[in-house]
Amino acid sequence: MQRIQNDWKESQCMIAVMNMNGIQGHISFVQASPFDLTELRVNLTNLRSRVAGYHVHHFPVPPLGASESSRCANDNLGGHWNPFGANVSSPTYPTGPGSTHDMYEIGDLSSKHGSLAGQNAVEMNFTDHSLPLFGNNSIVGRSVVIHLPDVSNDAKPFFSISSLWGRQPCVVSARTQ
Ligand SMILES: [Cu+2]
Repeated sequence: MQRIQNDWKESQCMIAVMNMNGIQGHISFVQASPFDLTELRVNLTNLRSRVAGYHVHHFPVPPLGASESSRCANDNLGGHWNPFGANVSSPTYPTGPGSTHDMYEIGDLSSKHGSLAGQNAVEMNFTDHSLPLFGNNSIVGRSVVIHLPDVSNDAKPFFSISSLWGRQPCVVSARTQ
């Protein structure tokens, strides 16, 4: 781990620490200023080929004390963070990476950057043009969800969740130059 350089002092950083159902690791987000791109780092182990999509959802994880099932319910976390109203039902909505990021829901990380399906451990870095950590459309205060694969068209069970809360130190493993 290396502390971020001085010119990143005003960076906004959020780390989702994933520690549920055996999954260990973190998904971190760093944006140097409202005018910069966001760096997304996905570092996860023990996925056991059991998961697929991952997203930023609208609301944070309910506090401890709520039952596990209610903490993970879609009613509590809401849908994908999508302040611009991208229409996932549209035939033009991209099904995988390769389109410009404004075509996707802000929170649809796996469509933008690729699914976790079939993986056990991942260490991936992405640059995202539409994943703000500043302003009204920010992902700060929301949640990250890793899903089991689609078992039906309308059911995507949650497998691991974490809030994107609080003041966090701008510490990342390495900066991509
Ligand atoms: Cu989701």
